[in-house]
Amino acid sequence: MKVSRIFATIMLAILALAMLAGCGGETPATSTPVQSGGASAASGAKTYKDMTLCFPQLGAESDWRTADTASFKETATTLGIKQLVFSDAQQKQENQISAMRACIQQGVDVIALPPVVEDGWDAVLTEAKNANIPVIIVDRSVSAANSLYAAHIGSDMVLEGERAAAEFNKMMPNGGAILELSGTTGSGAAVGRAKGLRNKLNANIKIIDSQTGNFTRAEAVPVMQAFLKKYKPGTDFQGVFIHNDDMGIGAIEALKSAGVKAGDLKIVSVDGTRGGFQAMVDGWFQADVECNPLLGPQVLDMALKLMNGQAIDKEVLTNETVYYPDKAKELLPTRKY
Ligand code: GYE
Repeated sequence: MKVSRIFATIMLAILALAMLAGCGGETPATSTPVQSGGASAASGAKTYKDMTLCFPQLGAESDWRTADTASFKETATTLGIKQLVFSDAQQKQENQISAMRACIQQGVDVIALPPVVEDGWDAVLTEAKNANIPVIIVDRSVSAANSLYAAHIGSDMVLEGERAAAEFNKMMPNGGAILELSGTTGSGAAVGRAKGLRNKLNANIKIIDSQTGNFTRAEAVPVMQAFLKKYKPGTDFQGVFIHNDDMGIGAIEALKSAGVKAGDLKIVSVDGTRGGFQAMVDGWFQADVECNPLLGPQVLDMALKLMNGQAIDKEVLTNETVYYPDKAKELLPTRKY
């Protein structure tokens, strides 16, 4: 009897010691920090495995967008995040707003928002802020006060327009007239590119008309057809600035049916997709201003930093260039989108 009581006491003491040594609730982690995609998981730090990221994609209007979506999905899989809450708003802001509200309701860790247009985000950004969910504005910009979101990662759309202007200035030293086929009305991409073009275009080059093709091939065709009814190519205008490659491909279709030949007009486009490179190889585009859609890695890296309360840059601009026909054939097989 006595022996068994001593034995029980010893067992209890051992158990208590074991609990003190590491099984208790608040024991600090002493294990080696887990390296997760470059972010160190020091004591208590979150890793990609903890991340639920909301990505209310704006649509699937272009090859650029398809590549952008793939970049987010692939990065989320590679890094092994807990959940990517993906949706496609079909270029409708109200769909993006309801997707964001659902994410706020779900209590996601971070929202990465590619806003279809610039205006009209204040209310839902405030809701996210009140719920303590940081929002990274991705690709296009918003007009809301920057205190309502954590950061913006994307291209400098104004610079892209300025780069296009520089190409027209080089190609049309004696001036002339150009048309503009612009992106989605009110979108940061279209607003910025239009502004950049006007900032830097020589005074002797006039923009005689500007219409939207909503960044899609299908919508660009009738817009180009309508232009061709109004203006004679070569006579009334010598060039076209097109806000993305997909619309450029639509425009080429309309130009071909009207009997215009590759090289008859000076065409500058934006994005640098495979389709854009092919249009350079075929002689239709004289320059393609790069806009990089592969934003997944940067955005997820920032999202993890936000989850861990680390410092981030408020504005992160993508490094980009301009592509020309002379290298297009050689570079085409290397293009990732
Ligand atoms: O240029 C276009 C896409 O927002 C930068 O949207 C993006 C633009 C891109 O539809 O192809």
